[in-house]
Amino acid sequence: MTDTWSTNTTLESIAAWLRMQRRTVVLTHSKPDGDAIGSTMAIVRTLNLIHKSALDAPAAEAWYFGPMPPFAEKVLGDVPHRNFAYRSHPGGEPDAIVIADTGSWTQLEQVKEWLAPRASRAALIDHHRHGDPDSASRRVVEPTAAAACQIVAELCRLILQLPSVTKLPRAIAEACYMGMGTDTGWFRHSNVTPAVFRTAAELLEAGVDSAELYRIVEQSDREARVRLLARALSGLELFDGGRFALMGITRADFAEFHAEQGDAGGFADHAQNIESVRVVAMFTESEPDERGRPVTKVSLRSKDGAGGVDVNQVARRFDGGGHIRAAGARIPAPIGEAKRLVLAALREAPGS
Ligand SMILES: [Mn+2]
Repeated sequence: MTDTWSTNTTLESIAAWLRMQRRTVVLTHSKPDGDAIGSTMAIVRTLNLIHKSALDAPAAEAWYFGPMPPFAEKVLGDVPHRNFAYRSHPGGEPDAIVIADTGSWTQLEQVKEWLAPRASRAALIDHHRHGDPDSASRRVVEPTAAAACQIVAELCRLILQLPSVTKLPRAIAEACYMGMGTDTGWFRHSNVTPAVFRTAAELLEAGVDSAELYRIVEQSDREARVRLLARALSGLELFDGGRFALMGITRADFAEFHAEQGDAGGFADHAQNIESVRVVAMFTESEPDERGRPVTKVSLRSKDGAGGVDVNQVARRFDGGGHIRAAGARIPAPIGEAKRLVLAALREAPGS
């Protein structure tokens, strides 16, 4: 029997099946983002709502792997969840497993050993184009959905047997809206469709405060992070008619603002706002290696279309990697030399 990465059941039957389970574990991809956290939260809250009177212990809990975004604890609130560090192994024997916002073993690596023999009692809800069908026996895969949360809103409605998404409890609607907001760049990206706005509108009718969610998720940075960004942008350099943008942060900058390495994530996106820029290389001076040699981390981002670069190929030249439009590497060189090496590699890289 050949299994393909596609829908093989209905949301109705997954909802009916989940209503019959006592203990459910809800999983998502490692390093969860807003959609991963929102979709898992919404499902956990929904299942615990219907099982509330039947059990002492929570019927459902979310398991997360890898680092969490800074807003996670604030939005998770009282949602039962566990965080597993890299390499730690989960245990337990739930009746059902739900996987949201992925179905790919590379994104479920830490839980694969535990999940694979239990895939027959797992259901997955995803919107990615690629995945591994053997990760769950029940699958709803809708690549036209902008976010897993868009599908999960309907799943939660069905589990709760409500006539409309507008009737979802506010805390569940908020979780769904967060995933739709974050996966669409707050309704700006090319994945925005009429269906996105219809579901978002229904979630607003359920009581979501869109501006408050935006503030919690996108406007809760530490001061140190914004000061570090300002330093990086003030040193921005453009090359080749503005096609390439280079920016960097030194260890002295981190010390000056009492910032941590994690505070520098996502900086490359800001330089993409310049019209001419096709590729951004963001350099971060790291701790020297065990032999005291300098190390510079580079994060590469490319726009789609003319002038773009397959940055995965560029990163691989420095023993790094990633995706076509987002990749990174660790270069054993001082920051100035790392910039020269990467700029040369970008100039040699084939266009897209
Ligand atoms: Mn997603």
